[in-house]
Amino acid sequence: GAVIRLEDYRPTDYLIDRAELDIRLARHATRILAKLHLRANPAGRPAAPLVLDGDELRLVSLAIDDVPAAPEAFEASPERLVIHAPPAQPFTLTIETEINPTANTKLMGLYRSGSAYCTQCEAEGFRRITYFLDRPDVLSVFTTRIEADRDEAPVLLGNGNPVAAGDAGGGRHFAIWHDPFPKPCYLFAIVGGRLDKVADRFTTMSGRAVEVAVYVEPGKAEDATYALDALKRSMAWDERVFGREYDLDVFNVVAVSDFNMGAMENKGLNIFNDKYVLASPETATDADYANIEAIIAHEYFHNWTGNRITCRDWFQLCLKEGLTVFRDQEFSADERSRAVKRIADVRVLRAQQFAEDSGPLAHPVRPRQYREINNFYTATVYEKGAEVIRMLKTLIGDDAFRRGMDLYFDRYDGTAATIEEFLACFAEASGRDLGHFAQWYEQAGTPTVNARGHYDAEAKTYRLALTQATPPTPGQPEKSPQLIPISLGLVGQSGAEIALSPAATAGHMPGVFVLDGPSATLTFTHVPERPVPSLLRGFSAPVRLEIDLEEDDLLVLFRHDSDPFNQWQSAQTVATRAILRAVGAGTPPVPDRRMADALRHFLAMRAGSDPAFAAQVLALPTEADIAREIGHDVDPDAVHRARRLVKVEIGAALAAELAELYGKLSTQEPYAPDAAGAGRRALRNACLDLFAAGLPAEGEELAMRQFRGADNMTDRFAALGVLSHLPGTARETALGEFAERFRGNALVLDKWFSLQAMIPEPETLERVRGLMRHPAFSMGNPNRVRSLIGSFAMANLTQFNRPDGAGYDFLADTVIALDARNPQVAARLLTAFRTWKMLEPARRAEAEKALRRVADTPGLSPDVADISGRSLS
Ligand code: HT7
Ligand code: ZN
Repeated sequence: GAVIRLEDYRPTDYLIDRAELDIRLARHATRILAKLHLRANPAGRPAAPLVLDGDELRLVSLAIDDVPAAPEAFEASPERLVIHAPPAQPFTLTIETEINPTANTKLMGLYRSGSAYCTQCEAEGFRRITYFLDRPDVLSVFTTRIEADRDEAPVLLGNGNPVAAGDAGGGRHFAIWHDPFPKPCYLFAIVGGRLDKVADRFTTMSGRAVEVAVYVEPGKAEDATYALDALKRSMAWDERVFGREYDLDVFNVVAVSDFNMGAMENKGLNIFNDKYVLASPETATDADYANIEAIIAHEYFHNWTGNRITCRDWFQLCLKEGLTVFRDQEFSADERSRAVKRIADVRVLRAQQFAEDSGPLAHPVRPRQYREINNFYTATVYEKGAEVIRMLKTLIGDDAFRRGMDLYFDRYDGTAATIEEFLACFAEASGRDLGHFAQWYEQAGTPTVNARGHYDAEAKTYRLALTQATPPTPGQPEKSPQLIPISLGLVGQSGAEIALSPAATAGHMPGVFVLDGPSATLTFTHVPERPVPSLLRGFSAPVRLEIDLEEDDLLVLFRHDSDPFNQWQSAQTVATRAILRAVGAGTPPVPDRRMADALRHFLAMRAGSDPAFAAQVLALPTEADIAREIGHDVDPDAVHRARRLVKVEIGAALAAELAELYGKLSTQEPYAPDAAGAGRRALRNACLDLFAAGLPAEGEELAMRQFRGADNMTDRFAALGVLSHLPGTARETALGEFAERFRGNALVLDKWFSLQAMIPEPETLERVRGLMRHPAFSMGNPNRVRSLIGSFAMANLTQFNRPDGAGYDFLADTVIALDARNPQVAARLLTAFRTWKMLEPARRAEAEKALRRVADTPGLSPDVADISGRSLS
């Protein structure tokens, strides 16, 4: 594919004000009759030819102003429809195309999922339905007539409000939907099928009644009630927190089983991967419930941030995605525990975005060029994009942030906007110059902030010297200093917060220092004792922090910091250091009593009052965390061994306390997926995990008992996870029982695939190959592929990175095979190589060989060609 550049943006030569579609659904030959109302764009070139996008389309007929077009008036190919000399006055095009939804394995455009018809149009799927100006700055009012066999598809859904329905003769029926809000075609959707629903009514802040419903496969309506509840809570939250009211008479959510991503925010008709809708206590974990809540909220929030205000072009993707992730994170923080949510989000940011940002696929939050837009739905655009919004709020404060959002909604409603326009609202609302801040959108790479402190006991002053640097990334060899908000405090040895004097943070929000140059020195006066600095509280910026704190100082923060994020971070840092020492030594580290003592004390003080937080503290940094910390010449086996040693050591040292706490948390209460219950289960399962590391025989017995006795998936699956790390017959027995119990439940068997793919043993690759032949596995379903192959490649550090290169070869083979069927999912799988350059030389050579083999395969999709090409650069 050709390179598309931001600087080449220009408006279209034509606009499509209205689109009237008539879609006659049929399994192999669906006909689409599109009547487009066009006119010249005043901002475009006059009398230009009209070039409409297509993708694998077959043109059946074409009329201009209702007159069949003469053959010399146009040129049609599967990829394009060119009208050489369109009328000067507003005109209509009537285009008839035919497509085969059954043959559509890319799951973009109109396709079949199970027995239903559904669509996915973002980013460029609409052009697989009819010829169109398929770009986000062309906003049209859509009216859609859908026709289908009544038996096959009794439910027919479209965007907007239902306006008519009836019999179409010959066993067929129709429904007409009208969406009064102009929208880009990537937000278009229809669904047809035999579906059940759960429905309710939501009354908006101005008193309008909205029919809300979640549609699922027949027989599964019960499992959609949590999603429906999350939807109503999202609607209420957006009114309360952002003043945003819903704007149609209906809001429908449909769950489908074949879906390339998580979900899609089509106007009034969100389509979801069923993994993020269906839940029951027996089949979904607490984490599944939390994901459903977050993604339902995310797609709903897009109604304002994405749909009412959309993106001018795909370079502005973070305008809707970063902002909407920020909004869904805030929603979950309000509905659950803010501190625990922040820790969970930062874990994801570091695991996904920091990894991406330090390798060959690094790119800015707003990229300047792309070959394949599907490959830019990334952790950088989404997660770092959300961090940038969070920093903006930290910098200008809550009130100015809200005023800026109000201004943005007010000024840009009904338009396709840019990051510049968005930022201007906040500059205006806060009276601040956001010029330097805007660099977060342009400059890739994760800055490192280094901090050194010095206490002068005589003068009672504390000096903090800060520096920053950002490593080079592809296409950006030289970096400028970023504007970094550092939320900070000083903590006394006994835990008291020391008042900041002077308020070090002059001109900014209290307690927030803004580092905007390569270095700065802060001097605090009237500091009565040697303080421990608590920096980057709440993870106030997406940076790596290097700080020369002694273990004892870290433990002061762990015990006393008023910021729970930094409490957790200090414990993580202590654990990380212990593991790094073990990697270096290759032997168990000298047991450090202080860490075990601190954890023991912590559990005694906090386990009862804040179990969800305690569970986060007990979870050690992952192997990938440690590998990133090392940063170069990584030996994954050494990392695995070292982490294991430390885990065993802590588990053994705390075995008695863990067992006691496990017992205390075992009192039976009926399962409810709320945050409090989830927190207790998380802590109990964290205890089980650590205990089993310390005392494997006892742990296995306890895990087996929990596995068999559990009345909910959270506990059953956590126990199975513990067992999966203990080689032997108990593990195989439990895996067998699990598969038997959930036979026929694809989403639950995905968990079973995933767990086995993550076993850190040399036999796992063969196990994965075997599971690919399991009747429940299918290369045609993205969830199956991600669960089995994705988990192996992305979450099994030692086995994907086998020294013999067999893991890499396996992934390369799978990606090449999958590419012919579903390029988007194949390309996503291939990003498992995003950190290959930080491996030790032998593995690096093997990884490069496998990547080259992919890159050299003839006939690759643009998706996979782009990822393999950039990964090798
Ligand atoms: N906006 C949605 C993105 C999406 C998508 C993109 C490409 C191909 C398939 C897709 N399905 C969904 C999801 C979101 O961020 O809400
Ligand atoms: Zn989104």
